[in-house]
Amino acid sequence: MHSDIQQAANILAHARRLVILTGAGISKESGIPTFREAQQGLWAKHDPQRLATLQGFMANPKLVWDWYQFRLGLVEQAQPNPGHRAIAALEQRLPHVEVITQNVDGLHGQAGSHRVLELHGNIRRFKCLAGHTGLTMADLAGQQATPPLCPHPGCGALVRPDVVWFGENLDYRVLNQAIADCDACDVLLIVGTSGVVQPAASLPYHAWNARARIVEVNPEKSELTEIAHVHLSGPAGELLPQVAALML
Ligand code: BV8
Repeated sequence: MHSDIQQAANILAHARRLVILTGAGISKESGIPTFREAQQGLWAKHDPQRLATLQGFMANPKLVWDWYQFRLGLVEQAQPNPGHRAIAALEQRLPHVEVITQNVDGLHGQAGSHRVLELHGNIRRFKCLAGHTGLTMADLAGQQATPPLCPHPGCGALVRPDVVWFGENLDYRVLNQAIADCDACDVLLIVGTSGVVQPAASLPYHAWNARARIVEVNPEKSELTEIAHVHLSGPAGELLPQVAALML
């Protein structure tokens, strides 16, 4: 494994344009459960892929709202872990670093990464079903209704999290930028994703077609391991600091 870590460090150290694609696994060591794990406690009987849909929300707005409030509580208690911080530190070490994340927890930004594309939105942001965006919990304070109603004068539509649900399109500007970054990178680092969710899971193939060197960090194999030149098997919070330390 040590030689793999050294090989990964050598690849990253020479990156001219590094893209880092992350999934739920990088936030696991911050105490945020991944999607593939059984839901915790009262959510154990619910399937995230059914809750994280507009249909699920319309069928039971309070249930889905309460699920996101539960997850928001986990996110607000969470801190970036050494994996997030190692990624942020790469910006000082390399000429061009772009983070593309599937996560909605905002921890890359909190860790100090400046160029972060949030493919699936952010659980701290809200919008209403009539299209008013940029709402925060502060804008909704004092409302007892769950879900709350849009505070815009004359609106009153249901408020929902500003995340991309299954069956919803990603923001095309964010997706196009992510594709362009992967088309132009010479190194791709993939951290903590099962490589199942589309279109995020197709981004590494853009890097592959661009002849980029690909490094993956994941305790398990993923759908993307087959295109990785180096697969570091272990937790990101332990391995990424080790790789970064060898890049000096
Ligand atoms: C779209 C926001 C066009 C919400 C998320 C049939 C019908 C409808 C759609 C589809 C369909 N078939 C396919 C689709 C497309 C669908 C899809 O991909 N489905 C999958 C399940 C097959 N995609 C979509 O719907 C996308 N939109 O395609 O629009 C369209 C329009 C209409 C109809 C059809 C298509 C939208 C997808 C976005 C969904 N929203 N998040 C929320 O968070 O509540 S995705 C959600 O899943 C999270 O963002 C999360 O990131 C992601 C799960 O993936 P991972 O991040 O990889 O996490 P996962 O748990 O899977 O894996 C964790 C990994 O970490 C594991 O490998 C583990 O080994 C590793 N790990 C664990 N510990 C550590 C670690 N790694 C490192 N260190 C550790 N310590």
